[in-house]
Amino acid sequence: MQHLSPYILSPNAGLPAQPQIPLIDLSQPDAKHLIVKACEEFGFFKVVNHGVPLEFISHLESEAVSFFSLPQTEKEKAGPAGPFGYGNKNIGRNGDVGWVEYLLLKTDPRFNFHKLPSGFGKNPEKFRSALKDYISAVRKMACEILELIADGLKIQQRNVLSKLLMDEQSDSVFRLNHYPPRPELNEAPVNGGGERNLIGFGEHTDPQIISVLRSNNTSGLQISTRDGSWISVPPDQTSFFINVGDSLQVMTNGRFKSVKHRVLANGSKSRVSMIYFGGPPLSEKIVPLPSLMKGKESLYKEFTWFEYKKSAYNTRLSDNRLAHFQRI
Ligand code: GA4
Repeated sequence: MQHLSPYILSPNAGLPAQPQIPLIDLSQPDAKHLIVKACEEFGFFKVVNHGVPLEFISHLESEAVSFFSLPQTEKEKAGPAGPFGYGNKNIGRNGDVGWVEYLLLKTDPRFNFHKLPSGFGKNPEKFRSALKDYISAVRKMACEILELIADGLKIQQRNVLSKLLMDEQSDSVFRLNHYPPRPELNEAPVNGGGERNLIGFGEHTDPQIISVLRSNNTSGLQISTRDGSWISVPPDQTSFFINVGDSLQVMTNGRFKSVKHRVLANGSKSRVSMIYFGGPPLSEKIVPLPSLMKGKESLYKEFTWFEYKKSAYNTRLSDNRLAHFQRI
């Protein structure tokens, strides 16, 4: 038998246990209650048995990898991101930068990728069809989750949230991110100093209703818990991760909180992520759902999604964008 010295501590000894990220199996009957609990406690959860065909995921990932492998001058033909198109390091328009390159697209095929320009590589039609398949399957799953939320909150109208994503005018967006490796992060720090935690994408909350993230098997994503500490989210390329956005926080009058998250650059591996941001039509009023209020006062001033977005685009990534709309 092997004896362990009492002086050798396991790596986590003495540290408080890291909270576990909620795991939701969409095929289980208790999913709706677990989702509501996760949205209240974390504003974040992982989803398995999601029904999105794995080949849609792998097709889009390989198209994304080919795009990001193009020569810089080719990629730049699809840019600059203003906000849509190819962007490199610059995020938004107020000076945020990260160790990331990306493509930001509208999800509505009428406006966007029905015809991708030459910057999208040799076969833009293949890229377009991979985007279309992936986005419609992921939107379907996002709607299922929003209907489970409505059920779990005992709201009669099951589609009160999902109809906003299904609306022809829904202002949803899609993002492909590539975080190139930073080998210098693996090197021993000089004189104990040096930056070992390079920011890939700085901390922020998502302005929309719900975001659905999938990444390859490279780590980097972290979420902030209610006590303000950061926890790393182990990557899982066959699952999805769901974020509560600012709009859902308002629609639940603060019962759900949008989750602060960020991505750290990796020392040795490329990280590729794809995120669907489910948003309402521009003219939609973002107000608490009446059935959750029962005579209570709204914590927020009334605003439309157009007004919120306009104000969001004048902020820095880490700003508290809802603060401006809070009733004191
Ligand atoms: C964060 C969530 C989405 O990625 C995004 C981002 C947007 C952008 O990259 O253009 C924003 C950011 C995001 C919130 C504040 C503003 C707008 C960059 C920025 C500094 C596409 C979105 O909708 O809001």
